[in-house]
Amino acid sequence: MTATVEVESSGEPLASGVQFPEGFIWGAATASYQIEGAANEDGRGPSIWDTFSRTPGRVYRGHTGDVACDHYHRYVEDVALMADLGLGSYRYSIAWPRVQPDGTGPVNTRGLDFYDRLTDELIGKGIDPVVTLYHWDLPQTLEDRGGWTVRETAEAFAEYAAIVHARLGDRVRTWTTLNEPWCSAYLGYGSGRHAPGIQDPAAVFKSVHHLLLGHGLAARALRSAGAQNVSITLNPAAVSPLDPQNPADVDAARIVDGLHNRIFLDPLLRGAYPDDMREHMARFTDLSHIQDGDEKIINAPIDVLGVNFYTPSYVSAKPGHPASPENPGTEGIAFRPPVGPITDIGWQIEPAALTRLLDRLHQDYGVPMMITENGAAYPDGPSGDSGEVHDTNRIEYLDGHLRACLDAISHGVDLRGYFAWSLMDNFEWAEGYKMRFGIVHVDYTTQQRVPKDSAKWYREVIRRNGLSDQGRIGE
Ligand code: IFM
Repeated sequence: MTATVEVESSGEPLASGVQFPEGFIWGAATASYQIEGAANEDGRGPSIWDTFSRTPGRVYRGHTGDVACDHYHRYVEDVALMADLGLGSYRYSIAWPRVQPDGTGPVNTRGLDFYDRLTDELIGKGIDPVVTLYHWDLPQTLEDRGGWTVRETAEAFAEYAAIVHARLGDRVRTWTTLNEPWCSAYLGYGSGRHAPGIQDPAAVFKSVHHLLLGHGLAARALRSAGAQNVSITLNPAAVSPLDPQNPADVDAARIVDGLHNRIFLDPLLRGAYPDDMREHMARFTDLSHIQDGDEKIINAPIDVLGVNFYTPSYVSAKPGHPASPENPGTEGIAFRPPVGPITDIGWQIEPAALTRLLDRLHQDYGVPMMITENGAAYPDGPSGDSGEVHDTNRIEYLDGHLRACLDAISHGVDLRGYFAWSLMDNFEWAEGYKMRFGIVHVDYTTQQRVPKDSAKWYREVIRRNGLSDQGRIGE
């Protein structure tokens, strides 16, 4: 495959069809535990990820977020980098244990001060702050009381949301409650691959509900405090039956779609769990944790749905196949291993699956959307004397997925923005620092940041509000 990458500004007019709608939001995303470091500073309490990553065998080579990208101390430099890339928006998350070290009770002002400074720095550089309130770093004290499996955590989350809004609400317009509750519930309490590392199918479905309830309660609190844009970010699965002509494969896809997508989207956007998912959950819990009126709370209006997308899934019926631990109740269903090109983390690359997913979400739920994460892990690093990072494969990935977005827009999907994951290499959860998703390279020894070729390419995409045919990869 030949790759011609145009990263310098040429200023030539764009061919039609590669332009994004006027006002399209261009950003990059990160998350608190993945970049901040300063784990024990200024009164921050421990989170489930501190506990988990310090437990031997949980994270690749025992890596932790103790230092990460040291963003807590380097945010000025990092915001300058964002400005240099021409980002219009920056999506970052607030660490709950910095704000309320025990998850409830006393507020740690010094924690809020950090986000205050960061937000001011962004605004000073003309970058719109897009805040996520929960990107997985639950205060450990709350986990000790049952974490997301108990209702109290949902209630505490709403209180925390109001506290953060009271401090930043005069400057932050877009509020995302949760990031990828599927991961919090299914990886945190199902496979145990993520913090808190529990393996209990009943806990998965209790957590799904309390995460959703927490979203609904927080959305209500934010709205009544005057928040303009309220959203939630999911990682919906682009799931297809391996053989669309085979009814058993189609049914397998229905179940996986239910577990990944409809179990969240239906209560959020239609006000009720789907019947088949109620039955599915009832195999593991008695559903007494779902109280009358909860679905109405969860159905709080949102202004935009955040969609994180990386890879498709293909499933087939396979009698006797054991359930995957992260998807309780999927015995007899096989997930096809990735085929074709994959990224370093082993995820299949198929941009057309993103178009399919957006089309489907638009058709079934009719909600405005933003891509709040999309990106690829590659083991890249500075090359030769120049120290530049030539990540052509990442440019190819991003280019393909942006074209997939354009295809969806041309089908009538109301897609309002795109955030690259990630602004910089960071702590990739159970994979530690091994997986590099950044468009900016981070040397974890020196903390030096080097914009990769993909960052330069992205700057040009943002400047043009579109893709250049000359920049197309692989032709
Ligand atoms: O790094 C994560 C992010 O925190 C949540 N979405 C997926 C990314 C890549 O795995």
